[in-house]
Amino acid sequence: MAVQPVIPSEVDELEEIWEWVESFDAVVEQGGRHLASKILQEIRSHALAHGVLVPFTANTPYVNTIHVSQQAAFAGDQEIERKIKSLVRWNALAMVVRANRVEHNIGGHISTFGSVATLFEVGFNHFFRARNKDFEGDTVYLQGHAAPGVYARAFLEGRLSAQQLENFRRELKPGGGLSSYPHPWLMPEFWEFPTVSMGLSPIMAIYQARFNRYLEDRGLKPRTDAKVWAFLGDGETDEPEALGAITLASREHLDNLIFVVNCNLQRLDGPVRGNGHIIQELEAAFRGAGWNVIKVIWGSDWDPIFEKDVDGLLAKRLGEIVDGEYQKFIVESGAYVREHVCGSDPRLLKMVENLSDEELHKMRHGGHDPKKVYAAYKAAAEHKGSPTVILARTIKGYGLGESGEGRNVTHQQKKVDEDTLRHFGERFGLKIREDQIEQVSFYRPSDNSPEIRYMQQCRKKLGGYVPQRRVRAEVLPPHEENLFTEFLTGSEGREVSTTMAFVGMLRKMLRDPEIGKLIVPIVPDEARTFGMESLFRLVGIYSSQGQLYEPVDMNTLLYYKEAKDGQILEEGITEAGSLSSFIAAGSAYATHGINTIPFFIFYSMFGLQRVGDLVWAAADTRCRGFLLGGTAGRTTLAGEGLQHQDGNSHVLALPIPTLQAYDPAFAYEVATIIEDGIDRMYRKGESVLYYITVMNEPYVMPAMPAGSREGILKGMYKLKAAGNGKSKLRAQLFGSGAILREVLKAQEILEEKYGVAADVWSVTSYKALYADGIEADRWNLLHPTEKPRVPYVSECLADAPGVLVAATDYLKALPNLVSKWMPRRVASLGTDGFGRSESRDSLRNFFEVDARFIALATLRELLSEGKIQASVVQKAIKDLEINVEKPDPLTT
Ligand SMILES: Cc1ncc(C[n+]2csc(CCOP(=O)(O)OP(=O)(O)O)c2C)c(N)n1
Ligand SMILES: [Mg+2]
Repeated sequence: MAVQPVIPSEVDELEEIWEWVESFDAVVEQGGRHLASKILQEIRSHALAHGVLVPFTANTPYVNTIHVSQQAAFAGDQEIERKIKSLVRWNALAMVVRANRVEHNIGGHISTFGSVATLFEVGFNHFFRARNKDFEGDTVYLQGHAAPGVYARAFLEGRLSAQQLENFRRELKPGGGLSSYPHPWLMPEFWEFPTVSMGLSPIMAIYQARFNRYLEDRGLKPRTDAKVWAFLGDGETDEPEALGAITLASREHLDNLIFVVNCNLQRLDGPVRGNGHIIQELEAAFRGAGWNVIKVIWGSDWDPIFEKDVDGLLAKRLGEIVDGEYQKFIVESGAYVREHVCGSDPRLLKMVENLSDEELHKMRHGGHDPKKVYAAYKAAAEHKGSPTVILARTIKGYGLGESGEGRNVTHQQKKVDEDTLRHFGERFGLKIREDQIEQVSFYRPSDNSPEIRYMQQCRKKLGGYVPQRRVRAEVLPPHEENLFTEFLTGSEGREVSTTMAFVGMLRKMLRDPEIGKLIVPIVPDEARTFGMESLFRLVGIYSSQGQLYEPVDMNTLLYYKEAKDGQILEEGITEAGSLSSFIAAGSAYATHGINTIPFFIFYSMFGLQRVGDLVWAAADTRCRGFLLGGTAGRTTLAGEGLQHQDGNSHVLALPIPTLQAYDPAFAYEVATIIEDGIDRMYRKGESVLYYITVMNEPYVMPAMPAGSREGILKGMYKLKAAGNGKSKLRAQLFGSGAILREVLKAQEILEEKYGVAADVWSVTSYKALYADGIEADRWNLLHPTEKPRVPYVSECLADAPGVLVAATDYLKALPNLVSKWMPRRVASLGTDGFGRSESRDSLRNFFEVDARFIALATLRELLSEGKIQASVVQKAIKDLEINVEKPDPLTT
C-alpha cells in the first residue's frame, strides 16, 4: 500500500520555515555573508535538479541594497556640505522664480532639482573628476530639467555671474543668459551633452562608455578608470531608448558606467507607477540585464528601525505599498503614515512607537541622505565587471513644502509665494535677510566663507570644474594632396554604384597613414547590404572579447573577423545605438581630444526619419562626422517597397542647421564632398556634420568635369550643355542623385525628337542652395542701400535661357524650395507618395520621374510659354507612351 504523504498544517509549516531561517542566520553569523550566498545558490540548483520549482524573482526586498553594516563611511564634512547644498537650492529656486517674475511664463523647473540635489552634490563634492591635462575626466550626463541647480552651483563656484543667472532662459539679453537646458551649441564652454530630450542621455551614455573602451582597446587613449555617469528621471525610463540598450552595457562589462535614477516616483502629470513600484520594476529590469543594482530607498533615520525588523516584517509591508500611496505619505501627517504603514500589525506599530508623528513624517529618503548616497556612489565606482545602476528614492519638489512637495502639479511649478520662500529658508537653515527672501535675491557668501572654500577645495581635489566643455584636439594639418584622385577620373566603362564608390573611398581612408586610425566605420548590421564585407578582414570588427570562436567562413577571403583592436563598430540592428556611437566618436575631439572621424552608414529611410531626434542632439553636441544614407532614393531602391524607399530624408535634413546634406550622382561628386568635409571639420575645425545619400544603382561613372568642384560643394553646377545651342526652344534641366541620369536621357530625347536644346545641371544639394538663398535674402533685407547679394542659384541661372524643369528622387518640395531665386517658374518632378515593391523602371514611371516625364514636363512648360502648340505636347504623350489615366502616386 502506498504511503500517504503527511500534509503539514499551516502552523507546522511556519515552524519548519523558522527552523530553516534560524539555521541560515547561524550560517551568516558564523560563516559570513559570502558563504551564505553560496549555500543559497547551491540549494537553488539542488532544488531544481530534484524537480522543486523555485519561483523566479529578479527583485530583492524593498530595502537598501547596501546594509548599514557594509556602508562606507562618509568622507566629507556633512554639515558644511548641507550648507552648500542649501545655497545651491536657494539660488536655483531664485533663478527660476526671478525669471518668471520678470517674464511671465518663461518657464523653468524647480522640482526636479529639488529632488536630485543631494544626488548631484555628493557627486560634485566627491566623485565627478574634471578633464585636465593629467586625466581624461569623468563624463557626466546631468538630468536636463535639473539645469537650474547646475547653474546655481557654478555661480557659487564663481564660474557664472549673477547677471547670467538673472538671465536664465533669456539667452538673448545683453551680456548673455543661460539656456533652459544643457545645450553645448548654446553654451559651448559649459555643457558637453544635451540631455533634455528624454531617453537620449541614457543611450548616449551607454555607447559613450563603450566608445571609451573602444578607444582604449585600439590604443588611441590610455586605459583609465574614468567613469561615465548618467542621471535620469524615473519617468524618463519609459522612453524605449532609455532601457533599450542596457544589455549592451552588461554584455560589454562596462564597469565604467554608472546610471543614477532619480526615483521621485513622479513624472510630469502624476505618479510614474501609481499602482505599482517603479524602483522594483527597474531593479528587475536591470538585474535581469546583468547590471549591478544598488537601491537607496531609506535614509539613515530608518537604520535603527530596520535593526528591529529581524523577521523582515517591515520590509515585507513596505514592499506592499504602491507608489501612489507612497506619494500620499509625503503630503500627509506622520499619524497618517503610522496608521497606513503599520496600522495593520501591532508588531509594526511597536517598531515605530518611539517616534513622534512629526519625526515619522520627517524620516528621510535614501536619495536625500548624503551618507547613503555617498556609500552607493563609492560602491558603484569600485564595482568591477558590470555597469551599476543606483535607484535612489527622492521626493519631487523637495523643500517646497505644502505648495509643491510631492504634489502632482509640482513639475511645472515656477512661482512660489513668500510663505513658501520663508519656509524654504528656514528649512534649509539659510542665513538670508528677510528682504533678500522677499526679493528672492541671489546669494553667494564671500570667497573666504567656509562654504565657498570647502566647495572650491573639493573641486580642486577632483581636478577642476564639472561640467565644462573644451575643444581638446588640435586640428589636423592642412593637406594638399587629394586622397581620392582615383575616383575623379571615371570608372572607365565599369558600372559601379555610388555606394561601391564610397566603400572604395572608405578603404582608401582606412589605409591612409595620417587619418586611417581615426576613421570609425559604424554599421547597424548592414555592411553586406552596402558591399562593405571586404572591410571586415581589412580592419576587423571591434570586439572587446576578441574572437572566441572560429568563424563559420574562416576559410574564405572575407571572413567575419572580430578583434579586440578591430576598427568597425558593427552595432547590430540599432540605428539609435549606432547614432549614439556616432555622437561619441563625433564629439571625441572635445571629450577626449581625439579627432576620430565617424562614418555611419545606414538604410537612409531608417536614419533621419527613425532617429532624427538623435541627429538633432548630435548637431547640438557640435558633433563632426559623416552620416551616409545608403540604398537611398524612392525609385532607386527597387523592390523593397513602402517602408524602405526613401524619398524623405533630404527634406528631413533641412531643419538641422549644421547638417550639410548632399544627394550626389557620381563618384567624383561623393569624393569631392567627403574630401571637403574632412577639410572643413578636421583641418579647419568647423562643427558641422554631413549627410550624404548613396545609391545601389550601378552605372558608368564619368570623369569629373573641369571647374565643377566649387559647384558640387555649393549645390549645383552645369554638367552638360545642350548640343544644339542655336535652337529656339530652350530648357534648363536639373537632376540629382540617380535621377540625374534620367535627366540626361531626357536631354537626348528633347534634342532628338523635339528640337529642344536643354542644358543639364547636377544639383548636389538643394539644402545648400536653399541656405545660400535665404542668407542672401536676409542680408538684402537688412542692407537696403548696398548692392544686393545674388543667391548662388540666381547667379548660375542668370543667363540660362528657356524653361526650367527639375527632377529628384525625393519630394517635389526640394526644387520648389529654391524656385523663388530662379529666373522663371520651375516644373518640379519628385516622388511624393508611398513607395512600391517594383523595379526601378516601373517605379520611375509610377512616380513620374523618368526621362519621358522629364521630357513631357519640359514640353508642357514650353507650351505654357507659348513656344509650342498643345498638339505637340499631346502627340508627345502618345509617342512617349504616357498613360494620362494612371493613378496619382501622391494619393494611391
Ligand atoms: C522626449 C521628451 N518627451 C517629453 C518631454 C517633456 N518632459 C519634460 S520633464 C518630463 C517629466 C519628467 O519626469 P521624470 O523623468 O520622472 O523626471 P523628474 O522631473 O521627475 O525628475 C516630461 C514629460 C521631454 N523633455 N522629452
Ligand atoms: Mg520622476
